[in-house]
Amino acid sequence: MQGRFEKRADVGIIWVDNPPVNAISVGVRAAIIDGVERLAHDPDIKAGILACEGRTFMAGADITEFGKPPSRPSLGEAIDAIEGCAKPIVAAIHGTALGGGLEIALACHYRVAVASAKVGLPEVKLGILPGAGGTQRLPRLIGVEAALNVIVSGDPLPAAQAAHAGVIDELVPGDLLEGALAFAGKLIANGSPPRKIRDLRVDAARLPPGFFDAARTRLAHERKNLFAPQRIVDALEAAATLPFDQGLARERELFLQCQAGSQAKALQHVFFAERKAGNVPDLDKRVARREVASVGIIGAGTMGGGIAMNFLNVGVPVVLKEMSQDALDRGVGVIRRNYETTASKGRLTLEQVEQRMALLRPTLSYEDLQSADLIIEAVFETMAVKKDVFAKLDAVAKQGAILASNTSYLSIDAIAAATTRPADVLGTHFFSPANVMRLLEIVRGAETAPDVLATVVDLAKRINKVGVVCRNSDGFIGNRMLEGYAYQAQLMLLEGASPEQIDTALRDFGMPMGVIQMSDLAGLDIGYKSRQDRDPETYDGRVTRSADLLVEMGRLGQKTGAGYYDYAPGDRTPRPSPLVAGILADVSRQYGITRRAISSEEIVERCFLALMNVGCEVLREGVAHRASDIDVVYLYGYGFPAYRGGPMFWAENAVGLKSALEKLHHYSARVGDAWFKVSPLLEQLVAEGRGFASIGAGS
Ligand code: 3H9
Repeated sequence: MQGRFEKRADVGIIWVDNPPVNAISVGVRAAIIDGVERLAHDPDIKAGILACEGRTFMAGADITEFGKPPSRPSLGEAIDAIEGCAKPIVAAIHGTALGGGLEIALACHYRVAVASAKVGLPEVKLGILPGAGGTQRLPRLIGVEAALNVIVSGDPLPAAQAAHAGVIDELVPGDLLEGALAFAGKLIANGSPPRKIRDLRVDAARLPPGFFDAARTRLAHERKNLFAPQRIVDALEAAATLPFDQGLARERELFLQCQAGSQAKALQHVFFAERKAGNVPDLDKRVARREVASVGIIGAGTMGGGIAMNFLNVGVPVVLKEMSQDALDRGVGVIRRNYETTASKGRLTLEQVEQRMALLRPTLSYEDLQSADLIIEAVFETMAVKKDVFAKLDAVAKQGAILASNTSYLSIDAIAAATTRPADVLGTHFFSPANVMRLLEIVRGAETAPDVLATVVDLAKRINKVGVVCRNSDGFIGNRMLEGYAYQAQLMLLEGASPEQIDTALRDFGMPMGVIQMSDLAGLDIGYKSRQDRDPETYDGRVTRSADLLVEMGRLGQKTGAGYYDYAPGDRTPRPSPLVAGILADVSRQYGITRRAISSEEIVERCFLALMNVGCEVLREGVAHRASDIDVVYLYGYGFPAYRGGPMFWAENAVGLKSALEKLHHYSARVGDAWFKVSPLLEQLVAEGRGFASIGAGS
């Protein structure tokens, strides 16, 4: 049993103890039922408290039990035992009462919490819905509309807000247990009976007419392609229209529908993938970390400024260095404007804006970086410039400072070689906008010291990023794979697909933006310039030809109002361009490529299987530690839809590796394997009947 029972005078305390987050495992459920029986049968005990050891109240059902044969006692049995107890039971909440944890608290007859606690039903983020009465009890307590918002968003409510809504009966100012004992004492003194939420009625008559249908329509748009939000509306409709027990049965049915679906499997994979990402197999977890109390950033452009905000947000002072006063003023101005915009939306106070800005010290001098514990370079993306910056940093940075490059492609080892201290150097690849995107690729050079790596892995969490550690490689994980994806899209433009057809297919798959649209946004001149330095033998000139022609015509993308698409002034909506259609047809003709109709299915398969194919190479070479790390990169850095689990999970589970291999061979035969080779790792996995979990540090 993961818990114990304690008797204090006339109160019985059921303690749950299942570190780290008191997930409601079978042992916890058994401890709860045992505790309820003890307090029910002890004539001296008049009331009970349900409390948790450790850092939090129960954070939900034990997700590791999902998909396994059910074990008893079930969560439902534990909940029935609590609710059915003839003596009042008070939930004492600290940390986070989430999912099944909140559902247990709602089965208790009263709830008290410390002010720092949070309560919520995040199941939707795992592709399911609250399956232990949450969809039936919460609307009875706080109303259908409020319950729908809580359950569909999955976001936790701070204790004060939960108390205001009626979820928490009393906020405890000091020690939680003392407060809960005092609350129980009052119940006993007043002879208060157990109060069961199941006995409350949902006032359905107060809902606007057509409420549930309107919610379904709204969510079909706001939560496009998602299965669980629609089922949540169904469950709340049941709460509003059926007696409690029938509503509960309906909730169970809907829960099982969600749980059996592919989206739930994918989202639960994402949950664990995110947590595994910081786990570096050959890094000693106990290595002493270096202190990071101050940060220097070189470059106050879009990236440098965004990176700076991450540190200012968590109270770490930043020295921001630029080359000219103009650029520095511009960069600082953008940071201030970003904060002021957030403040205007009510998410920061003006005082907080000033506190953050006060931590920022702009400078034009390298000397001012002398005392920084970590220095991140975010300057122009050419090796010569990076080397020059690192040589200068080597001269000024204090001993023990961590030197990081925000390069998105270039070799960390070559950059580190510009210093006399390559062990202190690594890559921190932020994604634009760096203050918003959650991914941080942490690139470990051949000589990066373990304590440097461990410090930056911890730091990622501190600045609210999901850090994925990878080894040095051209484009690391994300941008290297992107080449395969973009290549297929470009090739299909020559084979007969239009830019809008490609982008629509990718958006319908769930990407926030199509790849052609993305290249217009980034600027076609970026690739064009980089090709000037590249050996033409290293890329397929057919697919870059149309982009070259567009750049030479001055169509650089959104910034010039025209690229692959046309744009009306001040409007980012891509409009099909007849001129581009003509250019694409000419280029196809030039290379003897016959244009044909291309289906959306082919677009999706070629783009994402090519992406996965490069992912296999990244895995084979040990650039990524595990397939799920690659998924995390695409989910948090490139907007791959979480409900598909990431490109590797999608290929393995939605397509199947064998079928993926056959399709890749089919497309590669059509395209020619000069530029499109099937990964030997994929061949090997299929031949041996193995999955991605068997590679590297496991999936
Ligand atoms: C549910 O309740 C369904 C019900 O409606 C009824 C069904 C019938 N189970 O995140 P952290 C592990 S669905 C198992 O790094 P933090 C986690 O993997 C559930 N394990 O800590 C990690 O393991 P490791 C609804 C869990 O302090 C370790 O705990 N609830 C669970 O940054 C530490 O986690 C949720 O969705 C779990 N439920 O954040 C809440 N939760 O050390 C999910 C965590 O081996 N949990 N682990 O890598 C969270 O959101 C965060 O963990 C929490 C703490 C905010 C609680």
